[in-house]
Amino acid sequence: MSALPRTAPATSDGRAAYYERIGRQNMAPLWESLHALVPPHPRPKAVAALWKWNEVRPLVMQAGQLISAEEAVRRVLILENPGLPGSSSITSTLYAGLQLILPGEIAPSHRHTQSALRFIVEGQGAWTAVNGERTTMHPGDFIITPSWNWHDHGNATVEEGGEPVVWLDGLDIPLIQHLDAGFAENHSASTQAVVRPEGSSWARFGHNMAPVRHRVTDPSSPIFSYPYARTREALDALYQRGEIDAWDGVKLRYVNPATGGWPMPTMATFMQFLPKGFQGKTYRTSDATVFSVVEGHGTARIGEQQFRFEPRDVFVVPSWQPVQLASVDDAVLFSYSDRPVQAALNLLREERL
Ligand code: GTQ
Repeated sequence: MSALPRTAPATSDGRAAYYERIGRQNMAPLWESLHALVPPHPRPKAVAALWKWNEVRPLVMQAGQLISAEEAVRRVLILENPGLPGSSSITSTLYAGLQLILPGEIAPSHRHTQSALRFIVEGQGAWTAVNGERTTMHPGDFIITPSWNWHDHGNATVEEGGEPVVWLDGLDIPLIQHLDAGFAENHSASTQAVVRPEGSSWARFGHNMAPVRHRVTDPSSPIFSYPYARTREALDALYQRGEIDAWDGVKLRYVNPATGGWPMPTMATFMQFLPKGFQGKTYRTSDATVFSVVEGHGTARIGEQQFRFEPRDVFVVPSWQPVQLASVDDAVLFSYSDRPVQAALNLLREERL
């Protein structure tokens, strides 16, 4: 056993000088930061926040007059958490942005190791191409762009019925940044070759069936568009059959039909229905969650704060903050989080109060 004295240097002056000396050797005293480094429960820097669609929409549309999709590559307004300034993050691991594509525009093809989800907020006519297949976007659709898949976005011309289209981009950018595992490249062509007709991946995997010789080689879902009509139908059918949870309302998670797992390895996505007058019980979970309101009005009580939400608003719940959801009329909420990462690392904790 060591005979060294257990006491720290006696005076705070002595300590300050000592910290200065060790600092020059790129060392620091753990005992000053232990509590913050190993907190008794999550202490996120991210805070609860709400982006009101009626305030945000005109600003998104103004971006359409300032820069083309071609020049911008991705014409997106980042939704940055006020507790994480300068980080381009909505939570410590997740990114959110509102992307605008005008009629006739192309957002050129590229790929990156970051996984992306698109949740369509407004407008008709746009498409996205992933892995050789295009899909038309409709409000409420959930679309994935898995890691390292070529993807380009486009929109029909006005004559063809194209409207300005806005979607919520959810990416794992901050997580990949923490891991220093970001790679990206541009395609040689602005749009990738389309090799399969629209609807092919849905025909193969969208009906609780799979091609007989399909082998799982990819952790991401072979379906890259989950249409809102199907999601809404499922929520409605469950509600009609009395499947209501006191905390969540009727809540489903999106699945990779080939594995039963998450659509992508780093982000979980959910859709939930809160019937008119629903008063949810309080819960908290360690996966900070971003919500996009699809239908209805209501409130999200997050910690001590109360947020009123309307269709197309976006709000974020930090890790471990108590949440209580309530609806004025029938409401539908889309959400995403880093749950697959926390679950894989056996870190996920939930409390239903
Ligand atoms: O559409 O590929 O909001 O690469 C941020 C980074 C969208 C995209 C974003 C991206 C994209």
